[in-house]
Amino acid sequence: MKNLNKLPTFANGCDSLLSKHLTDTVFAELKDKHTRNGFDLQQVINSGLINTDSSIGVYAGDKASYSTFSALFDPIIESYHGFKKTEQHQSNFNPNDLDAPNPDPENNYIISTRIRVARNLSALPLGSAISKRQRKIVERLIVVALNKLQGKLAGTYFPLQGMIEAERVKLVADHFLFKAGDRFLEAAGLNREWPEGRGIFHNDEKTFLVWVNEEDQLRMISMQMGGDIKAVFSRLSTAVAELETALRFSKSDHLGYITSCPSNLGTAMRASVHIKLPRLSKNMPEFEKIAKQYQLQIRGIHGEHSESQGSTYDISNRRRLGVTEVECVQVLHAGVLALINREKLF
Ligand code: ADP
Ligand code: CIR
Repeated sequence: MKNLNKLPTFANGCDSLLSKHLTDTVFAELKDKHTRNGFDLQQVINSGLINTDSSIGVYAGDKASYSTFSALFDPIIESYHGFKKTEQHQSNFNPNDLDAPNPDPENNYIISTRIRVARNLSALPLGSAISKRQRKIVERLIVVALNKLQGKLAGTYFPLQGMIEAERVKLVADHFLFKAGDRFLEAAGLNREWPEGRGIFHNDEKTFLVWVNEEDQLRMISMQMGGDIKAVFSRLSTAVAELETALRFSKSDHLGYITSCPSNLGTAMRASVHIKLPRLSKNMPEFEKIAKQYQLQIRGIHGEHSESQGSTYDISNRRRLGVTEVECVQVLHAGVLALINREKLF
């Protein structure tokens, strides 16, 4: 890709962290840099330039992107996670430390709970800078590791290539599989040679799933109906520990697990519930105020950048870096309790 020769301008109303932090000085410092994989500033910012409604707008092509382009990534990371460049990330994925009794034991509000973590292999570039051949290697390594899982985690890998279209559409509609053609990923170079090398693994019950070579090389997902957050967390903790014995994941002491998007660094964890809040959602300012107080993000039920349907929302932890896995989920639990208690008062 060609290097940029002047500071890009952003359309009126563009509110991305990229538009805020790509100053003259930062641009001058970074415009001629690239990593050993040839990843340059144009590639880092292309998604945010094309998609002016981005909330963040940047992607890394490899672990080195975070140091080579730190003048841009560091302030974005601090804005998103409240995490300073002098801090070290801490991990705690121990379910025994999680205090999360089901906030909705009578199933009145929570439809389902899902927790995912992203991972990438340390030996290879991230998806934006990976070659077709390397992507196939990643897929092969991951499938070998997945095929070793036993008991309730054991399952089958389904490559996207050759999948019957009606089955693919149903998996997406049922919230199990990633969408195709995401414009943010497209502009980041993450959809190259689609659908080659991409696929989904799941156990029979579809309570443990792994997305392969989407935004990150692995998205490990634990999900089930209802609000038993601790059961979902425990399953994921076990599965991740097992896969970590077979695969070497990219991480750093400072940034935790390395991911394509800086919003996912650290734990790379998004813990969410699909929750029905018919009364509170008619009062959006109050709904948003509670979400903000607990640092939760509100999404529509078909994932990021989707609209809500029938007063059901996807509520998840916003921060993933500088907090442990247990803390990510503890925050979700506290926020969901607060939302349910407020809904009951109407
Ligand atoms: P990610 O969680 O990996 O950041 P998305 O926001 O795009 O990605 O969501 C991916 C899929 O997971 C979507 O189909 C979304 O509806 C589904 N999903 C997210 N949270 C839940 C949940 N709590 N229950 C069921 N499906 C969920
Ligand atoms: C954006 O900037 O809006 C997209 N590139 C997606 C960013 C990831 N979003 C998030 O909140 N985790």
